[in-house]
Amino acid sequence: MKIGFLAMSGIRAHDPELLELGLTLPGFVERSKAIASLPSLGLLYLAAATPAGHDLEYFEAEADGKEPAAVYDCDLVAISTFSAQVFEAYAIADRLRLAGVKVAMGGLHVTALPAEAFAHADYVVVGEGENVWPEVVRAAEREAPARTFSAKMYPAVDVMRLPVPRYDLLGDRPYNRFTVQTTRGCPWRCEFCASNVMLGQPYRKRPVWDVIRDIGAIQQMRERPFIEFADDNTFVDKTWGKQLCRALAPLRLKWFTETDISVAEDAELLDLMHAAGCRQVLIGLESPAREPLHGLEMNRDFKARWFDRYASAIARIQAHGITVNGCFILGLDGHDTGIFEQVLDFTRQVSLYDVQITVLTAFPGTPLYARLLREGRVIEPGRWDLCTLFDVNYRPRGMSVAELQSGMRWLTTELYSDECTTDRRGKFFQEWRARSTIHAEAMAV
Ligand code: B12
Repeated sequence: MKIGFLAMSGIRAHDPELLELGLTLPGFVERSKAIASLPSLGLLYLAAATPAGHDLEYFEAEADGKEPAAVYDCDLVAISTFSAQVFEAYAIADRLRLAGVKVAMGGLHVTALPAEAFAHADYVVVGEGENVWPEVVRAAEREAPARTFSAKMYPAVDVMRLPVPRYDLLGDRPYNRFTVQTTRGCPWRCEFCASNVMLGQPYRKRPVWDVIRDIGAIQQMRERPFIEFADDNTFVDKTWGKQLCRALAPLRLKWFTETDISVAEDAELLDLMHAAGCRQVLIGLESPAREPLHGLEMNRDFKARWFDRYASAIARIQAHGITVNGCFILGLDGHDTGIFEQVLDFTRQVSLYDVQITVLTAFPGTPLYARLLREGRVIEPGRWDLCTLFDVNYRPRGMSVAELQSGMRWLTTELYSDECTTDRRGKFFQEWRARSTIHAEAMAV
């Protein structure tokens, strides 16, 4: 069979005023460009798990949600989608099926709402795909009737033995960044988080040498790739983290990852991360005030417990030459209209190199979605296209929807203006240069 792997590309947002701002603000545009050009690692894993004897091709849907014509030459197409573009993905699936092409769908959204997806696909997969996918391929070969496959009915995916994702299928597409996974899952359970809650698996670390092997496969295609680790929380286990960094260092790469703020407590790890090429860590700070953080992380109140150390931890990480991209969620239950100024003040005080602001978003399958639905606060249930992290689809507790939207726009303009961006970055480089000089002098004595 000819099997196509179709990723939905680009980022989505609908608020027209915010979109207009986004086109002109330097900090915003930079990140959007970078992230819009990441391939789908999930599909590259599925391709690697495909039984031998099939002809495989990787496709990207256009940013406007249209599929490339060549995808109609396939016998089976695997579509991976997040919530924001799920309606575009369903429309593509409907067109493909009408043309006689079999369609399989999976991923986080479909895992949360398999019945919804089943109206548009021959085969729906719930959960991690690697061990189920060969069965889906065999079902398509036999022209077996439509059905839903659950990963729970198959052996659990063993991250100690993951195959090399089929990066080679990307050919010479102009990607400037590639994703690699070093861990799966996260030990924390944040109420809003759409990623680990759904796959229902514990936090798992991969063998360091498998990670290096996967990077080697990317390097066969690009000599100096920029790597984004597609992890939720890379450095939970500091001892393993040090092993990873020691193995990465000789590769002389530059990389970025998502991790929690506890990374700051281990200076040796930070040194090793910097030496290994870590250029930025993305950390979910969520709020510049402690009260709204209470209960957000449902296992051990991790975020609220760390709040007092936010400023010192950020300073410590950045003092090691690693920039911090601090993420804030606007519109948490404890936020009122003062939150926008508070975020701006906080980012100035702690000299965060990068800042990411998003509005609270209730993704399907999350405890947040269930709670807001119960409380009658989801404005248009089922409007998954609004799950962009930039559009408001719920009634905030401490302000109106309009206040949240206008506050988001105001803060976007302030934070990503040329002046603010240059100021933030300037401070980082100043402090880093000063510390490097002191360090060099101390070493010389
Ligand atoms: C890297 C990443 C991106 C990349 C995505 C590149 C891509 N095309 O995949 C970029 C930066 C472009 C991106 C953008 C966005 N992202 Co993002 N991103 C991530 C991140 C950090 C890792 C994803 C990843 O690579 N995982 C590793 C792979 C191996 O796992 P996987 O994709 O889930 O695939 C496995 C299974 O789901 C399943 N599977 C997946 N697809 C299929 C298909 C079939 C047929 C089958 C059988 C199985 C299957 O099998 C795979 C292997 O086990 C996650 C956090 C997370 N941990 O998921 C957020 C996350 C996925 N992103 C999120 C969001 C909201 C977005 C945006 C909508 C933001 C925006 N406003 O535009 C956009 C959507 C862009 C888009 N067009 O896809 C949310 C999604 C929540 C949701 N339910 O929609 C997440 C979960 C972050 C969060 N915590 O909120 N993102």
